[in-house]
Amino acid sequence: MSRAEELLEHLEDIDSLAIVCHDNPDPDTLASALALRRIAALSGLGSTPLLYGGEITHQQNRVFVSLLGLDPIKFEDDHLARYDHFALVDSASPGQNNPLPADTDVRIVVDHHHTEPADAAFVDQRPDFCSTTAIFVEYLRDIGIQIHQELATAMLFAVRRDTDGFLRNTTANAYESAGYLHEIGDMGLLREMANPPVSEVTLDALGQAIHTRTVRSAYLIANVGIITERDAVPQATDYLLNLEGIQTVLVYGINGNVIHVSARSKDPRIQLGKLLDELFGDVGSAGGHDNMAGAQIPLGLFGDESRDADDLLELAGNIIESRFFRSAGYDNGPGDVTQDYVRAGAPTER
Ligand SMILES: [Mn+2]
Repeated sequence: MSRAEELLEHLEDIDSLAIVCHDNPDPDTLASALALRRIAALSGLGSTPLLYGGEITHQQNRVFVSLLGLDPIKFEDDHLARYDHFALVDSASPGQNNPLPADTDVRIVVDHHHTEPADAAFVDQRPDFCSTTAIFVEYLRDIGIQIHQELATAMLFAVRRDTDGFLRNTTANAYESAGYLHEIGDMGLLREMANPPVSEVTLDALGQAIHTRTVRSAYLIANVGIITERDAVPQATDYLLNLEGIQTVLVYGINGNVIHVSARSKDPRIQLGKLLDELFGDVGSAGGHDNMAGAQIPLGLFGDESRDADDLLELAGNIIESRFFRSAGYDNGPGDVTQDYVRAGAPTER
């Protein structure tokens, strides 16, 4: 029996299902949820809501949701009692980058990350896949479901986004799934989703990041200041990584009561997820992949609430900058951790 047929059997067994996207949902988790909803409909399940945590602030993600007329619902505790079963798509266990409490019983997990999956009845986790969406392409083809143009476009966009336009973490299954989706998708809609207008908030954040940048050798650090859209942080990080001579970028900014840190690297020696965890795991939460990672640090750690945000930004910034540059070897203090995050056998000069 194929994994797709197994999944169908599970779905036929249950009466109600909510599909849980990850926090700050991106196209991969949303398109995967749509595909699962399509398969669930085939098995006779009625309406399956798409739940999510965090915010949908990234301009491209907002455009994705509005152009496709999606109806994701912000997770609330009431949902736990309302649905008998939960499925996670593009995350592997409750509470890990998704809004479900850690002790929630999860029935279905479909994911392509490396993290330990929940003990669910149906788990299909494939780290060798470029995206969760590509796993769902296999299911749809196996079951022989006709998909409509919008779903194919959403899924194609998700594969493109998770691979940065087939330039990052790209696998043969990225091209195979894209080839299939391309035949059905709407290329005009795809172009619209790929080139959303930039908001003024994002433009200002980029301006601030450009002006505040500090460069040491191939390392760059900058801040976007106090922001209303947290996704301005990774957008600034991506932008600055294009600067000539730069291999690794870290950008931070304050949104609400949290400092958001985003980092990207083109340096194959660096394992950013582990590095950020070492730098900021003690004061917040951090993690990610070797080439892209993030951290969230609650502002409360920087002491008294009466400080104004600019003070806090400066205080937090000093700490973030000194930890980051120290890890990069620009300080011979006792906390030099760089070597731990450089792969064995790689050249060590910088
Ligand atoms: Mn993904």
